[in-house]
Formats: sequence, structure tokens, C-alpha cells
Amino acid sequence: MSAHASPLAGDIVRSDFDPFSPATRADPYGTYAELRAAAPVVRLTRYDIWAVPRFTEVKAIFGDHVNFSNAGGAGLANHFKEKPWRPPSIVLEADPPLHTRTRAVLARILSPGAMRRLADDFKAKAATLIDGLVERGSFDAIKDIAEVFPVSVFPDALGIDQEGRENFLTYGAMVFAGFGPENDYFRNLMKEAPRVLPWVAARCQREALRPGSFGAEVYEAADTGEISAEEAPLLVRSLLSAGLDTTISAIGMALYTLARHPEQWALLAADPSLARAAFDETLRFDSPAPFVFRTTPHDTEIASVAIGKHEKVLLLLASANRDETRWEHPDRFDIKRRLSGHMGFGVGIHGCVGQMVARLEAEAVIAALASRVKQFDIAGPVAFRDSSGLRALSTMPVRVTPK
Ligand code: OVM
Repeated sequence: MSAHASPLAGDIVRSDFDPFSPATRADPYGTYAELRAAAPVVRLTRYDIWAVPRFTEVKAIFGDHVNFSNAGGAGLANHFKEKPWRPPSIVLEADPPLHTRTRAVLARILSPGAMRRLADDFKAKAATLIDGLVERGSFDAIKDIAEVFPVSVFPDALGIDQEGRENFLTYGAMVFAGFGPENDYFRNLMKEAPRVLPWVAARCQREALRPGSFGAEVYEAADTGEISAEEAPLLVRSLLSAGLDTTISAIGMALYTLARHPEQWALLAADPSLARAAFDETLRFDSPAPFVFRTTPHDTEIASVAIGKHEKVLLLLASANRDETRWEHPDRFDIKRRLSGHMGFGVGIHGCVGQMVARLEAEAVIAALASRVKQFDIAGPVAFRDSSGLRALSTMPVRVTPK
């Protein structure tokens, strides 16, 4: 474990690093290591924001919602100063006490009991999907697994019917691109907004949601007065915004990481019950949601560096997950690592409320594949998606050797 440098008190370390560029997405880890070595907080001159690359400060800021607010926006946009592209999320982009109320509703809906009720269905659907693909022998692990499985289970759990589900993918892309700068990718997607945003809003209404579903349960919370009638559709919108692109990206990155480490695949194939642990290690090793922002509601400091009021602070989760002072051999992908406390889902009051759904989906897919396939090989060029807010693949041709 090596120590990190501490710049002289009062010194501001600057960098022209661009967290949103295609080059960063292709390989961010060298730059993350440089940022971690340089300082606990770095001024990114291209965007006039602060970046936090080390585990200790990322974790401390996650635990400090008084000095580091979510109401200022979880992306680059500063909601304290500018109007966001969509009405802010009432859970992600809110502070206590509003957040406390909305979070409690989601936490109950996504509880361990709810997961037990979904587990058999997820496993059966994963088995059917993977059986068909293993028979084919060659397929695209992103287009045929990662982009298919979450869409086949999550909108059902949410209570939304089949028709037009591809609109969710466009909407999810807008949400995650919307965490980055207003670039051509975002502007192009937003051309679809006049069609997709009303479609999404209609799916968030009570009439559109199957009785007994997660969505219907949000409306039940409005009936009991836990949230208001106006808040219910916005909270359904959160489930639908955060519940699809994330798991698609995470399952895709998990398969990518596993395929690049054949010796780890062999361990998994020998014992598919390692699937859940393997998934969490992929989230540490190559986090699909690599960062999130906080905004300062007033003057504060990070590791003795003065931070002004209404500043954006970029928490580099994916860098914290490789911090050499926190992890032994951080650059080693090891599914048998005794892993706890990674930052892939964030932590604290805003830590991913859907993380058990994500684990259930990923475990179902990875275990199904590992129990049928002894060798899992990349068979052609992979490509990353353009999204500024996610690290995710758009294609990964693979060849599988059945057991
Ligand atoms: C929301 C939302 C959207 C995207 C992600 C997220 C990671 C939440 O609308 O609440 O959490």
C-alpha cells in the first residue's frame, strides 16, 4: 500500500482531465491513478469543477449531505444556478427531509421480501435466454444479453406493458447523457424528447401500472399520505430512469470483465454460486456508473482545501474503487476477493436503492451462463457507448464453449 501525496496547505492542484471524453471512456484508469497521486481534490479546468479521486474523501463526502447537496444536481448541471433539462428527481436530486420520505417508499418497495418474490421468475427467464444463445455458440453479449434481459424483467416488475419499451432505452440514454456536458450526443438524443418525454410521463400514471406492481405500490404510498399525489408519478419516473440503463451497462461490463479474465471465468464455471460475488467485483473493478456529482450549498472544505458556495464536486467512484490505499492489488480482478465497501453503488443516504434488484438480475444471468459454458471468449472488436454518464459497451461478439 503506497501513501498519497499531500500538496502544501492552500495549494490548488489543477488538471485539464476531461471525465466525459471518449478517450476517458476508453481507458480512464491511468488518469485516475495520476489524479489520486496528485491530490485529494483537483480543480478540473475545462469545466471549473472539483474532482475527488481517492476513496477516503469520496466516502466522507457521501456521508455528509449537509455540506455536499444532491439538490444542486447529480450531474454536471448546477441546479442552484441553472434550470435543469427535466424536473429534478425527487429522490436522487433532493436532500432531506424530502429525500427521506421518497427514499423510504422506494426502499420498502425494493425490499428483500420483494426480491424473494421476483427471484424464481428472473432465474427462469435467464435460463431460457441463455439456453438459446449457448445453442447458437456465437452471439453478441451486449445486444443479445445485456440489452435484452433487464428489458425482459424490469418493466414487468414495474408494471408497464410491452408496447413501446424501446422508448425506455432512449429515455435512459437521455438521463445518463444528461449527467454530462451538453454535447452533440446529448443534443442528438434530445431531438427525440418531444416524442419520448410525453410517452414516459404517460407510463408514470396510475392507469398505466399493473395492480400489485412496484409502480402501483408507489401510488399506494400516495393513498396513505406518505407522499403527495403529485409526487407519485415522479417517483415512478425515478424507478424507470434508474432501473434499466444501469443494469444493462452493469451486466454488459460484468460480461466484458469476465471474458477478459479466463482464469476467473474458469473459477466461476467450476462454481456458479460465485456469480453474485463475481458481479460485485466487476462493479469495483470497472464501474459502469463511474461518477456522480454533489453541489456545495455553502462554503466548505475538502481535505483542508477551501471549496466555495455552489461549486460542483465530481466524486470519482471508479477511481475510489482502484485506490491503492484501500484495496490490496486494486488492479487485479479477483472474484474470490473478500470484497466489502466498494463504491460501485455509492454509499450513504443516496446509495443505490435498487442495488438488490441489480444483483438479482446480474446473478441470474451470470449464473445461468457459468453453469452452461466452460469457456467464454471475446470473438471480435468491442465498442463503448458514447454516453457521458456511463461506462458501457455497445457491442461484444463472443463465442462460448458448452460444458
Ligand atoms: C432518478 C434517477 C435517474 C437516474 C439515476 C438515478 C442512479 C436516479 O430519476 O431518480 O440513480
